[in-house]
Amino acid sequence: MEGPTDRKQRQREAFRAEDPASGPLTTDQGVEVDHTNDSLAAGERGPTLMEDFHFREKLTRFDHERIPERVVHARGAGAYGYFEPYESCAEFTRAAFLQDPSVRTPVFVRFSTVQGPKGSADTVRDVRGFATKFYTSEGNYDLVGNNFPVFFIQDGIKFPDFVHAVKPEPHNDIPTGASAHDTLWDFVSLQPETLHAIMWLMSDRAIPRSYRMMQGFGVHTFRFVNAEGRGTFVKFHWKPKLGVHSLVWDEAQECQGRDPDFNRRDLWEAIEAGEYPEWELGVQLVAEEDEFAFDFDLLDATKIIPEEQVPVRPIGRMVLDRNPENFFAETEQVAFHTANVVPGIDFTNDPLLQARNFSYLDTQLIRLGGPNFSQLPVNRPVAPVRTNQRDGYHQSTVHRGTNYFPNSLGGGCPAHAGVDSAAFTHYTERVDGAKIRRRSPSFQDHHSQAALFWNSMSDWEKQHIVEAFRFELGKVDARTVRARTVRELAKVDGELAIQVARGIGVPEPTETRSASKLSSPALSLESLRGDGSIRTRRVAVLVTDGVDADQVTSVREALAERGVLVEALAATEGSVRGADGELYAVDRALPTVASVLYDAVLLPGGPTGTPALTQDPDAMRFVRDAYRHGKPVGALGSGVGVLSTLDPEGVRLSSEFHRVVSERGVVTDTSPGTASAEFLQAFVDAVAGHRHPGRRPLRR
Ligand code: HDE
Repeated sequence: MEGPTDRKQRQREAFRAEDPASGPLTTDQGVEVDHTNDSLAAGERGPTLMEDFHFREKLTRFDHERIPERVVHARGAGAYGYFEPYESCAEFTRAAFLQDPSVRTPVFVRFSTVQGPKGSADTVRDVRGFATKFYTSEGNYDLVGNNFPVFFIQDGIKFPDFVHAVKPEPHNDIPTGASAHDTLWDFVSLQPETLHAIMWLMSDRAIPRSYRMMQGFGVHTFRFVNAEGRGTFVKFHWKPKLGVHSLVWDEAQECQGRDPDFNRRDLWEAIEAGEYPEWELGVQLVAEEDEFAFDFDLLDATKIIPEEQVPVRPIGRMVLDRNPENFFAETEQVAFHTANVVPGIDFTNDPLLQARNFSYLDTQLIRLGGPNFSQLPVNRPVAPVRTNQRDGYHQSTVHRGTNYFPNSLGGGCPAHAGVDSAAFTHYTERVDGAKIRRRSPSFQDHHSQAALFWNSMSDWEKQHIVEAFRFELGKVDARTVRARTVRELAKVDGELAIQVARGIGVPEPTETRSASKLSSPALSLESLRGDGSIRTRRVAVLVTDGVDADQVTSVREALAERGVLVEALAATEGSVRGADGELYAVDRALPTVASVLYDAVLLPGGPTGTPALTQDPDAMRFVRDAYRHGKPVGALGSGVGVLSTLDPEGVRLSSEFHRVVSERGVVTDTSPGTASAEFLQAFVDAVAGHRHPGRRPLRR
């Protein structure tokens, strides 16, 4: 991966004007402007003149620079790339982009948080949006998903209620980007259909390490339709090649201050460095005749189909390889819509999906100021567009000819597509029933799958979930709401409810049963580690005067070969003097960074020891945080001494032997000199392990 110096150079290039040779500054009307630093005034100290059309245009355009942010998912980051199928999916769907492995379909993906406004921090506890626009030869297909496979409500008519409850409270607009407040938990405790998604929200899935390291889900059951018109139910899954990894809560909170753009920057920098993120698209397929084969309703978006029951079948891969050039034009103006489907992909009667099919077009009309947003470059299909839709705000197409159907004066164009063409035909589904406003009884079990999720977690994941409930409910002022939530949790799993109750001062439930005995190992982060690659991980090396520079260089080279970004940190930028008397370059000064911005830390040694490090509070805080957050920590030679000052009991033992000791992500080798191959391998393995939650907790 490129180093910080290359990055700064690239940044400077990005600031260059589009085409410096294209000529001087002009007004919107193309009149050349010779002076934009002073307004036109009557005399040097006189009043500004109305006739300064350049001044008025410049200010007016500035005043109108903002458009309404998205009502949900306001904060996001996007990137372009491509999708290619592994093989033809013709057996199930006629969608053209899923037929031919040699055809690459361009895509634009936008990742987002849900609750916070456009300027909120990235690493909040929240669902992440994962919306993909496929620019297919048959028109645009939008898969507007999330990084959880289930949603909080079953019927879209509840969406305004849910969003009002989770958004900042109406009287004081607090909290920003957080769900830890009274109104959300009031809603949750009264609306048990939220419980399954709430379990996901309290898990580490809600604080992803990177957009590049999270799954995506279509959530609803959709329908594939093949060329013969046969339908197959389908659920979509995106699986990241780098594995699914999360932050820990303490770290996520600190990141909000240290780098509010943590996830956006990570995506941007990886793509700029040529480390293109990749996901595999998988499908769970259910034959129409098996619609009622499950103990839940396929139309209920609060349920998953456990992968052990219906395996996920990989059908293609997506790579993101290009950053947008202008955030507003592309990422802000991209307009997704669940009803943007192509022939071969259709809806089901999931009432949440049906509501979304109304809402997304409606929201774009207000957000993008009228009906012509599909003409914006990021939204424009690559398939030809021929409609009789005309005019409206911001019409940029100069239409010619007739604008109605049928016509003879325009030669009958555009005509209906032929019967054998690629036209979209809605799936033929028989529908009959009484007109009612009532939830189907098949949607009424709200607890079994919440329990299934809980049962599927490893011990440390369970512990994080309990801590998250305690944190969130601990911020709820209304004791009645806390207690009611615990009573609801007791219907999911008594043990969980008891542990939560103990942390928040409400009566412990007596019920200790679980709503389900089932588990789905595929849901645990333990089973989602990816291919073990450590590419794009960030490792900090803490250096001081007297450091063994050869040792640092050998580790750096070994890690760089594996695509890891290594940065040397010291009390100040510039350089330190190594034990050999040579200057060793420092990439960043410790006061400008923090352990939460790195994946692992390495403490090199030096013949004179590292007393300077133990006396630098920034350095010690760095190591302490990395250690507390379960991150891989490597120490060599006298660097081991630094570690043992932090956790004498945990580290001292291993430092007594002149050999490599690797325990719970702490890798030490007290032998002097260049790092051994054994040490490097153990450290690489620890980094690949990402997080080592079994480590003894440290006090702050
Ligand atoms: Fe959305 N959602 N949503 N949503 N949603 C929006 O559309 C809505 C739901 C999702 O990066 C809005 O363009 C309703 C589920 C993503 O631009 C709005 C319901 C899932 C994005 C809207 C849902 C999502 C949105 C706001 C319940 C996962 C961001 C701005 C029936 C499967 C897309 C916009 C982007 C955005 C409505 C529920 C995902 C208001 C009514 C379930 C990823 O139209």
